[in-house]
Amino acid sequence: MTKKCIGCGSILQSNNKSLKGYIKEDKIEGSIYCENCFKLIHYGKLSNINREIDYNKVINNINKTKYPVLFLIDILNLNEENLKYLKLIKNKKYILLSKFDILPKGIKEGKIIKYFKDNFINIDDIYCISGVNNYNIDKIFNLLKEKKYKNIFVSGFTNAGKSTLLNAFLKLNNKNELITTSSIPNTTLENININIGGINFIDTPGFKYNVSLYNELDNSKLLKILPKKELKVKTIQVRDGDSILVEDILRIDYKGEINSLNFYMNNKLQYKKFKTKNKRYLENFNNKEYILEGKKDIVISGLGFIKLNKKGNIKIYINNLNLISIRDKMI
Ligand SMILES: Nc1nc2c(ncn2[C@@H]2O[C@H](COP(=O)(O)OP(=O)(O)OP(=O)(O)O)[C@@H](O)[C@H]2O)c(=O)[nH]1
Ligand SMILES: [Mg+2]
Repeated sequence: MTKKCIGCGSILQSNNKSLKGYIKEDKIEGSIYCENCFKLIHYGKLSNINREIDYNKVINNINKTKYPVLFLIDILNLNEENLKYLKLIKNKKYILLSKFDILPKGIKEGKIIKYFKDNFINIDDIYCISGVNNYNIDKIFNLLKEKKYKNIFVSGFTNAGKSTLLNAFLKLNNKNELITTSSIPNTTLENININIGGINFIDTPGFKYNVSLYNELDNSKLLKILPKKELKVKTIQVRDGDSILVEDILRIDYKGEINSLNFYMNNKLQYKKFKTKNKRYLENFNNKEYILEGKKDIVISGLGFIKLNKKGNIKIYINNLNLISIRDKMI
């Protein structure tokens, strides 16, 4: 009989160490995790197995059922690309804007939901959640129970927090956390069926953004820059001719009236302010100039966003210009 790893969903196998689901033959009987998940959970160590996912299969598997879908979207990564797979799903959808704990305290859920409806898609069932501080976890679980759903898919882009949400549901039901979670793209590799309080949840592998820092940087760098905790907004005043360097990832040149930029990014990032004419950081990167009205967000996919308060000229140097999108301010 085939046995699946409860952490990533792969079928356990002892034939090939470089493939998913590997575990030594003598351990297969007594183990619920593959070697990769075991090392990731206990030592934070990542193996180099192939993490390619067949996304059409993931969508088709959902669409051939009538099961409702919890579709998670990372609150720091609200952009059009999220809608691509959402629109392909025909079943009843609940949109869960995840990692609400990361936004600075005091920001109201209603405001974020209205923003999402106005700017992206207007459906009835949209909630903010946090699997880390349990925001709305009981509310959503009770709602699903009330609806008497028997089977529910959990879908969304990689790293949106799908497996973390299911672990939070487990905890709510006084069970130990089981599913492997990590900020490495594609932690979940196959569907995972898990029964929680009488509902069969199906965790699915996350979709990959076409353009994201996830695809640009290696895993150790990613772990350093991905936002994890509540953001302390970094505000930098800028005058005409000022530049800001963010790590070795991003450079911003500013022209215009005195202005302020609010950086909603990982608190640990290093910023350096300098006069544009004096330094030549990241000049080998691509660059693009934006003439922006005030109250706009410059979103850097995967990294977070920068709010521009008043109108001004912004020139951005970054390895891949497709990472940038502009939207009306969220906060
Ligand atoms: N701050 C915060 N971090 C979260 C939350 N949910 C998930 N994370 C973190 O986000 C990363 C990805 O979480 P996962 O649950 O593995 O994401 P996933 O959607 O299952 O990802 P794949 O399996 O790759 O599709 C992990 O580092 C989590 O700790 C949340 O509510 N708040
Ligand atoms: Mg997962």
